[in-house]
Amino acid sequence: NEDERVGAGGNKDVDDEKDIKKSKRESLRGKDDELGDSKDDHKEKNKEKGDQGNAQIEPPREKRKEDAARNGPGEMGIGVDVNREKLTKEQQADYDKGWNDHAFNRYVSDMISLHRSLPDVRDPECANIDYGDNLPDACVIIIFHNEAWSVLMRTVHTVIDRSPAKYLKEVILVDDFSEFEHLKQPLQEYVDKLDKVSLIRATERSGLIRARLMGFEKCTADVAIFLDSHCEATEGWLPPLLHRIHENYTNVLVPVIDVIDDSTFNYNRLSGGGIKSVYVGGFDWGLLFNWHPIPEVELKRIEYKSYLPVRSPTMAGGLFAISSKYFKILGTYDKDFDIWGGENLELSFKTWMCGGTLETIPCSHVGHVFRKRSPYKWGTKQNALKKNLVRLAEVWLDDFKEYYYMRLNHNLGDFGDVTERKALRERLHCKSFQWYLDNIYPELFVPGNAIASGEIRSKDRSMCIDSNTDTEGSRADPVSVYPCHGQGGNQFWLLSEQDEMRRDEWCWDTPDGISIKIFSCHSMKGHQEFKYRQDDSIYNPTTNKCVEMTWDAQGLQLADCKDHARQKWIMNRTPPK
Ligand code: LR7
Ligand code: MN
Repeated sequence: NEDERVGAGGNKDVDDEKDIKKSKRESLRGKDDELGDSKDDHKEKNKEKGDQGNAQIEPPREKRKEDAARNGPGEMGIGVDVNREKLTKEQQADYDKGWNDHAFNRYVSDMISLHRSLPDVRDPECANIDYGDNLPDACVIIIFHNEAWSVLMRTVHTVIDRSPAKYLKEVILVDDFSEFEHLKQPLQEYVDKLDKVSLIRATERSGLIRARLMGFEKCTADVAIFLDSHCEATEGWLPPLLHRIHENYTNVLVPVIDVIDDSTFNYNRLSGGGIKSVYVGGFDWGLLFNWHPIPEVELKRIEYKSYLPVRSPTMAGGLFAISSKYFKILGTYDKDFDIWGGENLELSFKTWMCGGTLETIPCSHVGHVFRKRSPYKWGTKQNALKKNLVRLAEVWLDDFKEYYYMRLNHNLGDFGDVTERKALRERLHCKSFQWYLDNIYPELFVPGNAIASGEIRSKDRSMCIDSNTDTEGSRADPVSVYPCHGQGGNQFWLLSEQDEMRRDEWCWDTPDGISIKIFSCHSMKGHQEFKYRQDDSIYNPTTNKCVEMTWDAQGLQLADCKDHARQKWIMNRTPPK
């Protein structure tokens, strides 16, 4: 497996962070599978679409001719399969280096035109929306650290090619202290030849948050649009975003983010319209972003019209449009956030809590290369994510921060000073987090009164019950034991009032009455009911068995209850606030 091979050389801690991120990608993938869209189906559908040709949403005739003439690799967003074994030794080395440097298949990207054609994945209804011809203008800010040339330039070119010139004021590239030679003088020379594009450089590694702030400082347009450095803008992506800001400058917008395959660069045709192709953002109590289908109440509110703006509790973070004025009012980003993470939720929470609206715009599609690990170094900032999230929790979560801190075993680390950010919240008279949960994200599971929480430590040895619930694919992941690490995380559990042993939406379950696995919580008790009894046993009434560490202390199982140290567990019974 390509990624494992490359991942092996990577930084472990960062890989762990990245494992968390993997879920984002898989969740989209998963849904794709549900729709049963194989790659070939895509090709078929695509052909049909082309034949019928919905005149209004197709690109202009000249453009279409040009696109039709293209038949190189990757055109129409179709993936390119390269068999590594058939390459020469030198090519193989280049192919491997691509994966190593970027955690995506740079070799394949290099084969594809920087202007490649893409399918029109919008809902056909989008063609009937009139955005007028008097929209605010925009700057597009693209930050990068050690990005691949072809991937970065495809981001730039698709933005230029597919944005009405009068609305695209400038493209601002921000180099976050990259090391690769191709991003130094050669990039400057290339950029100098492009109209409207400028390049600024950080003089030290500033992380994506401060890099975006550098770009924003240079933005003189009405609207600031941020993109990751491995995106592809599709036809018509821009006006729907600008239009919504034109209607109300406190609207913050996210396009539908389509998946560009990290291996083939296939532009995933999830959509073709329909409500099933649009997702909204959520988060869990580890303060990580996740995707969800549009909740039923929201579907009702938009009367099931899949082309209307959809309210989203959070944004993924990388691709969004915001009025420059409003971004300033909201205090842009917390400039003490380092490297990666947390800024997406910070902006989401304050948008809602301080009077704005966050929406996904189904008629605007932009592709993003989702990858399975973080390719770049985090240097001395290994704890950046935690620091960012603690700052976020301190300022915006009120008492709910406790649920995140439980996950950290109350090990907050040094998170700096947040006085200024708290003052910002005061100044803006923002609403409470309780209000946000009640009104914007009522679907979220809130732990409430737990019977017990924290680590579950075996009385027999210093082993703790451990399982990874970060990935979508972990539905049936085993619950096992691992030496106690005191960091919370995968050893944090919460026993709900309904006697479920859970973490967010994930519950212990016993599919066979012997093993214990992670499943989606169903709140029907049965195989998900676990009682923490006075004798310190954890008991499943349905099977009449107890949770037991195996004799070799390598695993966990259900067994007939007996008075034995391997069936005794220490868990903190003090309920959280
Ligand atoms: O130190 C850094 N300096 C940078 O300039 C680290 C990163 N970067 C750049 C990097 O080159 C890239 O352009 O920042 C951008 C984002 O980094 P990625 O691509 O490694 O992040 P991601 O796509 O895995 O993560 C998502 O969450 C991040 C949390 O901080 C950011 O908000 C990303 O922009 C965001 N990406 C998206 O929302 C795209 C959709 C993916 C999802 C979900
Ligand atoms: Mn990205």
